Amino acid sequence: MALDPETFSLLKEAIHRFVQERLVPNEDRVEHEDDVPAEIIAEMKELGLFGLSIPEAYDGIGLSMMEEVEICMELGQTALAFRSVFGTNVGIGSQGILMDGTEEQKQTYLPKIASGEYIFSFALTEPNAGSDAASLQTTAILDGNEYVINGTKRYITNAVRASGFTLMARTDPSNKGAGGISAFIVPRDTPGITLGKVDPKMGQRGTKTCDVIFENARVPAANIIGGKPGVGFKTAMKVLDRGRFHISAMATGMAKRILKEALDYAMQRKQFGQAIAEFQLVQGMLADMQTELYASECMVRDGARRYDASQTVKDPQLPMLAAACKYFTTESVGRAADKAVQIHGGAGYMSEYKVERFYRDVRLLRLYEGTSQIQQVIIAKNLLKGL
Ligand code: COS
Repeated sequence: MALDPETFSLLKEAIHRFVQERLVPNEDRVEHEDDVPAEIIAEMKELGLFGLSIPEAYDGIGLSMMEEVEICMELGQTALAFRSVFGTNVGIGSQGILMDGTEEQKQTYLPKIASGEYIFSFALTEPNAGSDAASLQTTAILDGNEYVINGTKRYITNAVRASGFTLMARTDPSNKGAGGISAFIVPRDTPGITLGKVDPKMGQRGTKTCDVIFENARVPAANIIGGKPGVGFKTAMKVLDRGRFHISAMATGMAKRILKEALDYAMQRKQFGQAIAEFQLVQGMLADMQTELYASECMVRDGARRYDASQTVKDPQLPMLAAACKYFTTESVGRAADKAVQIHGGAGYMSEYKVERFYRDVRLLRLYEGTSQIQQVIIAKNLLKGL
């Protein structure tokens, strides 16, 4: 699916304006209140941000991956907490249902996820299962017509806002590996679900994560995604492959913003009788930032193009490309944030300037949806397989 070029360019322009006129001016408020204001969330719904990736048949905007990354490179140019509000609906919270769900599951959930009426979270990580996702311990045991869920999910983004979870749990405890895992749709109001306290974090204030605890929570057997037990790990991996392009585009947008902050500062800050931007050592840092930004843009666009093409003819390199893209772009924005602080000198350490905040915010990009080291493992595994 893709929009016609004119509609897409109008959408992109509207989102550019929304970012610059509504989100950027509210960044300080989000930082101080540690929350995204309700009126901003309402405007996000109006704009259709919760349904960017959901097909029009289920009331979303139905962007292709190539279009989605262009939009994300706009949305990434402001505090990443804004994205977190609709990000799980666009990506990891909805895509499992879209990719592998039954038609009935899609009809029931996707329109409400697309409108933002439902916020959906992705519940994979656990206290003892982070990078080694296949070792998860939460169980879902069939009892008559229902599965009984027990276990704890950790650092679940948007759990406090959620109406439901796409949850990965072990339906076959005798199979300790990936094949014992199934994916479920679990409504938040299911009895037996409680939330832990909201996690205090290094950055991305306004992004909400917490534990989700399941104690004998019962869901109908029909809530298993696609009606098929034992394939939940594969669903999760496909969702993460896609999500990694989305995160890469957000990282690239943020790198652009960070470069702008550094350039603006370097041009107005005077030392030794001239703007510091005139000094070649500062220019070297700016040039490195621009060069890596360009490389990130190219990777993100090429990866998204390959993702779209793989919807017709399966591309076995896709997990490797997604991993390479996330690895490079998120490490790169980390380097950019570090240089931006350096260019600001002592001011870069002060909360008064945005780069101190962005430095903390972008640190998370190298951790969630697979650490840089997991991306390296995926890339190497694929190389060894000859892909
Ligand atoms: N797409 C589809 N299927 C995939 C896949 C992908 N990208 N990656 C793996 N699979 C399949 C494999 O083909 C294998 O299937 P078979 O058993 O039928 O052969 C199965 O899943 C298990 O794969 P594998 O043996 O590679 O799994 P590992 O336990 O070695 O783990 C990694 C693989 C490390 C890649 C995985 O655990 C991972 O991505 N971890 C990071 C998790 C993460 O990103 N967490 C972030 C939290 S969510 S915000």
